[in-house]
Amino acid sequence: MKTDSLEKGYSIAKQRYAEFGVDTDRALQRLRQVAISIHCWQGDDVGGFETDAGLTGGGILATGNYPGKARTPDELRSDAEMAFRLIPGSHRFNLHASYLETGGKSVERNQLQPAHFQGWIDWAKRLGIGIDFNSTFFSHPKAADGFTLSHRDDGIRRFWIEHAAACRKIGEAIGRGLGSACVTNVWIPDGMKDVTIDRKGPRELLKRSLDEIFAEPTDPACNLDAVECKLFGIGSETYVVGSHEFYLGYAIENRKLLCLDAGHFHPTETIADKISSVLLYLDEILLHVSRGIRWDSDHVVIMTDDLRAIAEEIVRGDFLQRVHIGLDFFDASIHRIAAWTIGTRSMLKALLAAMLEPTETLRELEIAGDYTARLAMVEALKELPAGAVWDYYCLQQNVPVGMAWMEAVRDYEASVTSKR
Ligand code: RNT
Ligand code: ZN
Repeated sequence: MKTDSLEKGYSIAKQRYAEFGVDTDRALQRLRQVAISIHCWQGDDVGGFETDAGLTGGGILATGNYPGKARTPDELRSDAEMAFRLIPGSHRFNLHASYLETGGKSVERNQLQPAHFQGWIDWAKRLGIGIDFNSTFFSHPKAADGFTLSHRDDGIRRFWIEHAAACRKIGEAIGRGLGSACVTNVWIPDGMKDVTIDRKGPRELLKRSLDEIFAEPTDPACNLDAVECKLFGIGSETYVVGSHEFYLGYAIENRKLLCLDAGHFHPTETIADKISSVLLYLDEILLHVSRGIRWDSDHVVIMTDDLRAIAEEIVRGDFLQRVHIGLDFFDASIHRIAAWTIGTRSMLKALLAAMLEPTETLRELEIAGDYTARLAMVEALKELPAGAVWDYYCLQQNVPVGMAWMEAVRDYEASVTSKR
């Protein structure tokens, strides 16, 4: 599309929004401040660089066999840079501990050092972006029976405690190195497939393990700890040790970030409605924005009502400084750079739509009890040209407008990923 028609479209949109008292320039200014934490694991189907086996176990599953996934840290970095070029704004990259670089040496997970992530730190520094981090409690022989931090075997539990403690140190080094706090997340797969007699025991063990992991303080300017809850997983349908109640309590008592993953609740339960509740008790939270279809399937995020509701809650509550927005999906059936691009652009579009809302007016109608006008306005707003504002933002940010970015992905596929 031509620049002048994009500009014309924007100026019409600006007027339409102004009729509702919304300043589109201001909305774009706000959107520019948002850094989404883009997850490394969409780039290689949660494989990591420890072994050739890739993702095994842990109750998560990447399906599809689209050719050309990244096989090395350099390939993953190059793919991520490609995605960054197609996504407006400046964002973050979210690593798992299994994406280490050891120069071919095998290093156990409880022995991990910041040095094993120096390549990532240098790369992020060059791009001027922040990095977030995750301990990896799956795809490992010591996680093969489905228990890690709540394992009844002391030796295995100790191993995972040491792993998570090492990861916090790495998170701190990353945050210090990049001058931006690293959110280090803990998600464990621990749970039971079927009838569970002792629901209490593993939870007591998990609480003890977490207390040990977090015993040593880290600098909050460099590292922020998060804990991720879940209702069920593959092979843990009946019982998950780290449930919502478990981690909500833990996070409140220990001043940790709670991580809410959109796929980790009952299918009709949404994380949007949880944000304003948990932020009454917690300083900050982490989101794993995902799209579950019938179950925690981790489909690529698109502009669904659920996604819009998440963005609305963040913006309406003025929570942008307290909510770390991370993505968590992995689809191996489409081009992985396209998956990153579609998912991240959708997240940003949803935030923009929320920023373009005349929230005060709607709030006043609500307080006045005029629910008829509230509903009418919410519907009328959907007819406004948010797309023109988004297109203009892409133009401003120097990234392709509409689906023109697909051309870049196709070129890159022809010259790079299809050759792998
Ligand atoms: C799994 C959790 C977890 C993972 C990533 C890879 O159910 O959502 O966040 O998806 O850590
Ligand atoms: Zn998650």
